[in-house]
Amino acid sequence: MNTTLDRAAVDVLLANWTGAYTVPSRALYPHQWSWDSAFVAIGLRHVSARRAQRELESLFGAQWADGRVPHIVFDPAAAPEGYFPGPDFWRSTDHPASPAVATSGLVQPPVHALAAWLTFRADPAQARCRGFLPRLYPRLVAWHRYLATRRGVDDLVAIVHPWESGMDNSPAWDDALCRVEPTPTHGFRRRDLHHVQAAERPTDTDYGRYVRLAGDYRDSGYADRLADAQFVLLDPMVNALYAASESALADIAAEIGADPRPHREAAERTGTALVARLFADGFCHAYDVHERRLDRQRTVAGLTPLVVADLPVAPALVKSALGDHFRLGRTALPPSYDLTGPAFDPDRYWRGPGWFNTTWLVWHGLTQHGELDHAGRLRDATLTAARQAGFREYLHPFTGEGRGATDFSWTAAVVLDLLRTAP
Ligand code: 2M8
Repeated sequence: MNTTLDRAAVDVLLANWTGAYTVPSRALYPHQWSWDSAFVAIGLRHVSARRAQRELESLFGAQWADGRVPHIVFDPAAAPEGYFPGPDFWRSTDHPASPAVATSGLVQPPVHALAAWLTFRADPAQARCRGFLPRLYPRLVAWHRYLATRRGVDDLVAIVHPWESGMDNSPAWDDALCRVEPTPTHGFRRRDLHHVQAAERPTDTDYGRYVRLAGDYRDSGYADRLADAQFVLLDPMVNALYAASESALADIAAEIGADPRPHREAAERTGTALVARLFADGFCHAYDVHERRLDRQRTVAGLTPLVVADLPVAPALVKSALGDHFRLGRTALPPSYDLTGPAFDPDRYWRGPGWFNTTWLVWHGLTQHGELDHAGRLRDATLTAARQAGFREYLHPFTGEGRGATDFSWTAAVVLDLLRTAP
């Protein structure tokens, strides 16, 4: 049975491969997305270590001179009307730091160094032969330096748009978004609703706010003046991945003969700050920098700090995962938002459905902290969910019915990783 699932996952990754990278979905997302490519590499490394390396290399080929890794790299050959907001909206090539290819100006969670290290480990001899890590390491370092310097707030990394969290429509952003005047709907044309039902996507008002924030950031020259930005949040998942990726950078540095110590120190500093600033009542929450307060809602982002090695609050997070808010092991996939929360919606995007990439992060974190029984059960449930629903973008957390896009790349990739690496 696993052979069939394995084959089907490989087929999705092959079908979505463009020759240099993998699109998240042929219909809904026909370009390269930053953190999607990192998850794709984690799965693809089992099929072709070389192709997984290319996936990351092509993304970092579009890195800006200031170190930022854009959240979308546009395919110049794709139809301009295929995705909104496209190159005309971002106007990246007007910016002196941008690469020749058109990109967005926002970023996404920094899972890349972790993905690079896992990709290397899939075939060290071949990676060494291609000089994979020596070539990528300086780019990864520049990427983290951008986050630490341009987005740094007291040893943590801030996001300036919900799209930067990867969990775009999370209820954790609702309060901050309320202060943003939406761009009227006649000012832009959504493309996502051509592919997915409206009940499974953000509302027009939410989209209007995303467009306003992104447009303001563009008009500032992508300047990262945090004091002037409307939306400045500290997200537990972004910071957990930053810390985990600094640990991976330490391993990479040691492998290529560079000094791992600065990376170990950075990982420790971020982990400490994450607990000090974002942990409260057994959970990690988002923090609004302008309002100087935690958003006490619970999202799956608050469980992902389990990916940080030796996290002192790991037992509390495991307890929260097993409790009523997330019912780990008792839903098809861990929900993206608190099952008992006021905004819970089992169908809509990041407001309740289970997602495979965040599930992989929870699984990886449980494994890291020696919670092997819980990790094993989560793995089995995830594979069952994929077998039943196919490689959907997200699932109803109770029924396991598929939602969003079909033949979704990171779903196939993390399923493949669970099949090939877990006992
Ligand atoms: C979703 O985000 C894009 C905007 O970046 C969209 O809805 O158009 C999110 O799920 C994001 O995390 C993901 O990277 C992207 C592509 O899969 O889709």
